[in-house]
Amino acid sequence: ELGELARAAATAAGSRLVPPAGRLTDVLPAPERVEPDPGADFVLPATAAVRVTADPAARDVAEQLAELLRPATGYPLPVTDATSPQPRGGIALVLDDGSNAGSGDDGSHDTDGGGSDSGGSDSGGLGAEGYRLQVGTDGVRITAGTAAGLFHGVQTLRQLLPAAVDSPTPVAAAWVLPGGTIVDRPRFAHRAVMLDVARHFFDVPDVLRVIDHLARYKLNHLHLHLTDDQGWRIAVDSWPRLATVGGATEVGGGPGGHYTREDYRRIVGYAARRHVTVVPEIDLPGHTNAALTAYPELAPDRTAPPPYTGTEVGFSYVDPASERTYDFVAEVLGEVAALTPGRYLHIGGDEAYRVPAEAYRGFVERTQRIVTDLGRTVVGWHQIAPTGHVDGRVIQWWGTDGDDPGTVDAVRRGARLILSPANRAYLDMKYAPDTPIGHDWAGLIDLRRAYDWDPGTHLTGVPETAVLGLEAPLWTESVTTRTEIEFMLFPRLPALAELGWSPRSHHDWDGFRTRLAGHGPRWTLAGITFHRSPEVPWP
Ligand code: TNX
Repeated sequence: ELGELARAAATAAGSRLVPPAGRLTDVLPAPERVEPDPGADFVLPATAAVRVTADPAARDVAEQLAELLRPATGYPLPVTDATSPQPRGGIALVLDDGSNAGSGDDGSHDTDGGGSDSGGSDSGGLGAEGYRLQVGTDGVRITAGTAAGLFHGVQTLRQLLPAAVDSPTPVAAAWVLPGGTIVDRPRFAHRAVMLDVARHFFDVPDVLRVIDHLARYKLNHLHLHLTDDQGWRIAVDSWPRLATVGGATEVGGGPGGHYTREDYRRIVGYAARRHVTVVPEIDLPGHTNAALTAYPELAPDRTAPPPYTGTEVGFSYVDPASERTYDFVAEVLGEVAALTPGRYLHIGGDEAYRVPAEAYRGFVERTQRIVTDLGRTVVGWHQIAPTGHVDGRVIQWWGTDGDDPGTVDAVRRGARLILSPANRAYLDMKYAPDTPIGHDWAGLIDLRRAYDWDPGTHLTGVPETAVLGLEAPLWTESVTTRTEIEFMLFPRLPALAELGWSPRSHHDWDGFRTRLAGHGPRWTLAGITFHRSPEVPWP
């Protein structure tokens, strides 16, 4: 009996008793298909290797898996070529683009646990991010058509191991995995978090840590709100004072800061390794007070405004009637695009209340053309909806009432949608009246409110096929530290992650909060601060 074995192993290792294997059905976000095989639990041996297809991106996923498991297990977990001999009981990561649809038998894995699979034994149907994970008595095997799929499978594997796997130091435990098969892929292509680094500046390590949180729950885009009235956070060579002058402030009068090109490259590279794409936002034409303090020539009255450290919105804008403004837009967006491997450039467009409608339209349409001329795809807040369509453009809807004819019309003209309903997805809203930080202009957002909605039908008149996905923005007027970031993200981030990833048919509040409860101890071990939502039966 496996429980016996696990206990014996733990005793042999001189540790306290270890819990039995977790449940294959406890994964979060809920996988598309789960077939438990209670007879096929697997205990990871100290001698295990991680075998991986000879492909650099797949190899890197295997290295990351080993890096994740070594601290808690204390096992060496060498990463080896998929063709090298495997000690019994290892982990295999197999990149299978479908051309190799054979049995793929690596001689070490018990495939009996796999159950029937109408999809055949290749990875066809798994798409750009899907994976298949099989746990049998002889080992674990993750198969995917892409390195991103393998990476998501690795996140599932982490969750199947006991919570102690999140310990930063070795724990003597039996590393049991529940037997069976998971076949999984996302419902929506775009699953994102936004971090506002403009209202308060957060340094590179803070941002990297947020990327880790995204990766853990299979989110794949990080939107960085890089500029606002209170600060300009990215160095631009052609307009150097943006960062040195415009970056030296933040809400509340703190020192602010900015990312050098090297800092930004580090963020983008760290994200890429975790299959997260950075979406940089340069908010235009409003939310530009910091830029105007650095370059008064962009201001409608050519006069530098005082630096702004308050939290009002809608008062500043770059002059839409000046040619110099378009030099600025083209040069800034050109440099940011050159540093950004992802396809999206977010041009903001929100709350430019003091720009007359016609001037606003002209500005946005010209800026959109600058983006498409750079070979990139436009993203903008839904205030850009009434302006002209450009190929591929994406509108980020942050309304609160599920009804928005302007956005529906933009979709009819070809736009696709990222949903960020402020009363569901805004991570800067308070959980409850006594939440010490955050806003409540879009209401209170407790965990259930964050979880209980359907992105596929949320905006009246927009079909699910037009929904690219969803994003949870964290505005930081009141958020000043990494701890506070995490407090606002957890546990709502996993709720939004499940909405973005899991099939509609798996949506289940009671199941969700029960599965989520088991993540509390993981977060505690990983040093992640979280709000102990009263709706969750935390252990
Ligand atoms: C609205 S949402 C804003 C931000 C604020 C946020 C605070 C959006 C596009 N604009 O400028 O930070 O509310 O919740």
